[in-house]
Amino acid sequence: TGRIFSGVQPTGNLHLGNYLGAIRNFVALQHDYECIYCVVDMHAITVWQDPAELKTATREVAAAYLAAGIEPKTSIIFNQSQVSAHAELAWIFNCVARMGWLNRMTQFKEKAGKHRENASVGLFVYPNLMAADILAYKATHVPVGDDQRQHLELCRDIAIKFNFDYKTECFPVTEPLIMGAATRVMSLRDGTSKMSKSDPSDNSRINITDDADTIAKKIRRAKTDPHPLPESVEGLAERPEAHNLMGIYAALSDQTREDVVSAFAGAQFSAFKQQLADLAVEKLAPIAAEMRRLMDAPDHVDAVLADGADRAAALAAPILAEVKDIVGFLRR
Ligand code: AQP
Repeated sequence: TGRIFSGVQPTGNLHLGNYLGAIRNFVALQHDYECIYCVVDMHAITVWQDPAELKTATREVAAAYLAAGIEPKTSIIFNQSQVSAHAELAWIFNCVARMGWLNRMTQFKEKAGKHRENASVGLFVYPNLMAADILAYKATHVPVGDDQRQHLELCRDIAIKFNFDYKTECFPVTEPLIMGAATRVMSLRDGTSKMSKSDPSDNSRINITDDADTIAKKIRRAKTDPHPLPESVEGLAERPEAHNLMGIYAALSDQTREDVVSAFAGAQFSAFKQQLADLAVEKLAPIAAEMRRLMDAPDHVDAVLADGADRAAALAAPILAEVKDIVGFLRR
């Protein structure tokens, strides 16, 4: 038991990596934990978002949660900006975290690129807001993809420093849950870079809402090497594309990578890709269809987000009050 918090940014192009690394695990965990699943719109604006598109993308992530099987009565689904505790606690954490810690964050370096002076301050302090998201609920576990490992470590450092500085045991030291056979889904065009929403090539990723033909075409065209598939898992070393595609197959079919390697030992990529495309369509098509249905009449999604925001705010309020008291903020 424990409490789970996790989130997805409404930045468009929800893809297979977001599904296998995060959303699918959210569904699996909801009966064993008290779960809070957020659409992190405040994180999204750390890079420019068109306001109308942000609203659509926010509903779309919520629709993906629902379509994937998160039950809004059991779990809490809401968008971050509707609960002010996130912003308030983030400010306090801005004063706990050290510049040196944030300077080491590889995601900031990647996203800011060469023109660091031009990056928003929000992008730099993004991990502090993420720590606030988690600790506003004293969440004990956070299911994420492998790319979020470093940010989770920073959340732990913030909890430890806060507890130490204020001589309290207020915050838990949160554990990441990095689950499944595809914790880091790679680009279909380059097995050494992460499948990402912001990759300019749509062929680099499988979007959750892609239709069957598009999924099949993208997988058929996915980069491979010229060799047949290996006979053992060791044979996947130095073959990033084979490693990635077989990992995706394993995750989608709930098998281990070992199972998949032995099922396709020595096969040609073309035969394997056909099976992978069929499997991906089988798993994603029902989710995409349900997302389309929900997006056609978004009143239900908006009602879920409103109800979730009320329930989330009620959980965060006493924790924020406790934190303000610990810090020494005078309250009525
Ligand atoms: N390629 C991936 N493989 C496995 N998990 C992934 N996640 C993201 N990409 C992969 C996980 O999805 C959750 C939500 O991610 P996010 O929306 O917060 O943002 P992100 O990590 O910035 O996603 P992208 O696609 O990589 O966006 P850009 O292109 O903006 O950088 C997280 O749990 C994440 O680990």
